[in-house]
Amino acid sequence: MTDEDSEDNKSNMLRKLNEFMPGSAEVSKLNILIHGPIGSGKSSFVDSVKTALQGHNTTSALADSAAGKSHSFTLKLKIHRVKKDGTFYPFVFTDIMGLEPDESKGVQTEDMIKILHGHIKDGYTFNPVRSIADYDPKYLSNPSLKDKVHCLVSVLPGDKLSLIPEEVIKRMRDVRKKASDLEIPQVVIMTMVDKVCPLVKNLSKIYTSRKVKEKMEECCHRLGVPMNCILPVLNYHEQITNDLNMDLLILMAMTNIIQFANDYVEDQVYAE
Ligand SMILES: Nc1nc2c(ncn2[C@@H]2O[C@H](COP(=O)(O)OP(=O)(O)OP(=O)(O)O)[C@@H](O)[C@H]2O)c(=O)[nH]1
Ligand SMILES: [Mg+2]
Repeated sequence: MTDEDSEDNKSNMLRKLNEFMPGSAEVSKLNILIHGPIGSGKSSFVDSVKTALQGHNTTSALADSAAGKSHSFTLKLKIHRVKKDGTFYPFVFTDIMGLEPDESKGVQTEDMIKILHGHIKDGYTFNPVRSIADYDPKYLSNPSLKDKVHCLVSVLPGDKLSLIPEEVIKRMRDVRKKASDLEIPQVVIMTMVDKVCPLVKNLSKIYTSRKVKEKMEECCHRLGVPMNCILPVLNYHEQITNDLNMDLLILMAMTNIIQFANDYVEDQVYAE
């Protein structure tokens, strides 16, 4: 693809995302839940989407820069909106704390399932030793379709796949299984592609890199999902200015997420 083709591709995706309106009046914004191991790039992905859509760098999801940390930097359930000309895009991200091998240190599987159902409100601080109580002010007793999760995004770090403990993978699989039972669509974002293969610094090489392909296959294998669900991404983590190829991957991932989420909402409304 020439640079000009890439620019066209980017403007098309940007235009579609800018024009997008949810297909059902019942749901004014699509809910996207992000989960994954600690430090996998969840908050950075949310920041990166903002950067790609707004054309400049943002750091509102507060990604952590401390290397080698052992606990999640994000402790609350935080809903992120993305600004759009004085208003907001009709989708939001729910960013939660990372999964730990020891359930009593990170977010509980039970809480993630309650989020899928729409029971937990913005700003809830996770209690690692106990799932939210139904009398908690942040607990929503009777969620409707607009409160539920419409797409589950699993974030895995491409460079550290083999280091993710089996317990964490199992808990991610449990949440994915629950989402499947609820017919919630799912995608996997594979971050850190720059660390997987140095050639990928030039991101146009991403689909020809054998190493990236191997890591995508490893994601499929470990999470038990088909290859076409894995979307490789390089998050904005140090770069200040927008990069065309980074934007392309991020916008492609977002285009897929929005389409899946919207299809799900329309199917649910139609089924009622
Ligand atoms: N090289 C590289 N670094 C990244 C990428 N994505 C995120 N990072 C860095 O990885 C670290 C962790 O990123 P976060 O976005 O805080 O990860 P998180 O999943 O939100 O972490 P917790 O909330 O603590 O569970 C930060 O230092 C980021 O700058 C990427 O694609 N490539
Ligand atoms: Mg985070």
